[in-house]
Amino acid sequence: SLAQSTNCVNQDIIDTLTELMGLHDAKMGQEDKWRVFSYKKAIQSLRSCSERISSIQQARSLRGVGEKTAMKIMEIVETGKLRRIDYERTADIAVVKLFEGIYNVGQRTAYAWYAAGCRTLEDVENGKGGVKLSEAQEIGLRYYKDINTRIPRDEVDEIFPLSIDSKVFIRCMGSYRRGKATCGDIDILITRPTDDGKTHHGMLPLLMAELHTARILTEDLSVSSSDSLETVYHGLCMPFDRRSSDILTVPWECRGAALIYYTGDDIFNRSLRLKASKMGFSLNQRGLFAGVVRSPEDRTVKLSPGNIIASETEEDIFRILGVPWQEPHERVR
Ligand code: DCP
Ligand code: MG
Ligand code: MN
Repeated sequence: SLAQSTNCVNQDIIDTLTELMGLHDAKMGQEDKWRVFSYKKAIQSLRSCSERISSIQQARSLRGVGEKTAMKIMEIVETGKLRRIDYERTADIAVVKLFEGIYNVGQRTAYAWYAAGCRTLEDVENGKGGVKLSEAQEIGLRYYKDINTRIPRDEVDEIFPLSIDSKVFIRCMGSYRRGKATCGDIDILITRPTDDGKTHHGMLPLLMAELHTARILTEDLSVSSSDSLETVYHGLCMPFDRRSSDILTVPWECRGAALIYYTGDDIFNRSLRLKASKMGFSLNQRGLFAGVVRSPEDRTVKLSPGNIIASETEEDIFRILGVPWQEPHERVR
């Protein structure tokens, strides 16, 4: 019949093996390449086989089907599923997560390393598959365990108070401000009033010097080029072990918006930004803006920066957005 000519009697087996082949194909490790090759051959044989496969001997007799593939075919025939598919999926996700734990490694890099055949941190360290690490990533790998251990709250307390400048505004942000018992990293916001001619700009170098002298900061991983607006610093600090630290330095007049941004959490921020954009505003760590014109082709490109309508206090921004005040510990997904 027509159904038979388009749909082979072993179609379910073919579909399942094709799915597994696709997973290996995406991984592109050397072993994966061989597997793709061998599944391709097995699938071809299955396609030209007119009988329903019902025994391991029968599966084994197909051209290009070895012992292992024959066992997989029988698993599909008997259970309708292939556990190996779930395994490949979770193994893949677990390795990518492991690599993402290295400082400065995002999803894209993690997948690229996976594709190059790396499966463990040792593989990455040994440069398997030609993988190369940046200087910051190397430090991230060296202190992998410390950086990925959450910091008890009281350990963060020990770093404060700091005494760099009597007028400096310095706050511990992120999960710390939200009252969490442990913090993934230490997020510090710094700003300073400008009425005496000094600005937030001089504060980061002062803070870095003090923290280095106190041996709290141990490695500087990156400092953004300090444009006139904000500076972002990443480093490792060591009250007891090396922990990751982020410092955001912003102009005094932006402190309210920066407080909201840096308190998070990220999901709460996303919903606030969405609310703002639905009202025709735009919210970021510098302020709430009206009249922003975005490119219709690329919404991330601003054709006009708009006018700032609030930025000095968190309360102002909440009020304009019509969002009832929420304490930091309430700002969670
Ligand atoms: N943030 C954001 N969007 C991002 C990253 C960060 O809005 N993509 C904001 C909200 C976060 C804050 O910055 O709360 C600090 O970022 P962290 O990554 O340090 O996150 P948390 O401090 O909230 O959690 P953790 O304890 O894991 O560090
Ligand atoms: Mg944090
Ligand atoms: Mn952080």
